[in-house]
Amino acid sequence: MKVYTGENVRNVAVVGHGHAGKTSLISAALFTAGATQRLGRVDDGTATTDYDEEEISRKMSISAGLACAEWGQTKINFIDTPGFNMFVHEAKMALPVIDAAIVVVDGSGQIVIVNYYSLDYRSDAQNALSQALNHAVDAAAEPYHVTVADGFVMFQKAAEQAGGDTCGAGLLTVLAAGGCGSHPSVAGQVLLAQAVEEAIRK
Ligand SMILES: Nc1nc2c(ncn2[C@@H]2O[C@H](COP(=O)(O)OP(=O)(O)OP(=O)(O)O)[C@@H](O)[C@H]2O)c(=O)[nH]1
Ligand SMILES: [Mg+2]
Repeated sequence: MKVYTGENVRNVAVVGHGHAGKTSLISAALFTAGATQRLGRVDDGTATTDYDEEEISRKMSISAGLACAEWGQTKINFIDTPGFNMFVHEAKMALPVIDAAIVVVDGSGQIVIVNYYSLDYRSDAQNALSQALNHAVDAAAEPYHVTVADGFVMFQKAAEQAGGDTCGAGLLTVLAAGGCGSHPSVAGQVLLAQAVEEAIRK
C-alpha cells in the first residue's frame, strides 16, 4: 500500500445545505480521479459516500462519509457531510480535522451572500476595509446573478445605539481575554439573517 507523507495528504470537508449536491460532487470527483470505475449516483443508490441502507433509501446523507482519491502525488480525503439540519452535528465534527472546506451551493435556486460588516463603524480605516472587500464581493456576485444582502448597513444601523461601536452594541462574539472577535454574536447572526430576508424580498 502506498504511503503518503503529511504534506501530500489533504483532508477536505464538503459542506452545504441539504440536497445541494455534495455527495454527487464527491462521486464525480472520485470518478474523475479514477478512484471509482463508474460514476456513482445518489438517485440509484450507488453514490460512494451514501452507503448505508437508511441513506440509500432516503437518498440523503445521514452521517459523515469518508472517501479518498489520488490526484498527482496528493491523496485527498473527502469528508462528505450531511446538509439536513437534524444531522448538522456530523458536519461540525468533521471541521476540526480538515485543511479546507468546499461549500456546495445549489445553483438552481436563488443564491444570497451577505457582505462584510465593519468591525468598528467609528473607524474610517475599518469602514474603508469592509467597503473595499464589498466592492470585490459585488464584482464576484454580479456575473452569477447572486443576490448580495447588506450586512454592512444592517450592522451600521444597529451599532448606532453604541455610537458606532460594533463590539459595544453586542453584535460580535466576546473574547475571554476581553474585547470582541470578528465573528457575529447570536444577536449579530439574527441581524444578518434579517438582511438576507430583506434581500430576498426585494
Ligand atoms: N441536475 C443536477 N442534479 C444534481 C446535481 N448534483 C446533484 N443533483 C441531484 O440533487 C439531488 C441531491 O444530491 P445529493 O448529492 O444527494 O445532495 P447532498 O448535498 O449530498 O444532500 P444531503 O446529503 O441531503 O445534504 C440528487 O437527486 C442528485 O441527483 C447537478 O449538478 N445537477
Ligand atoms: Mg449527501
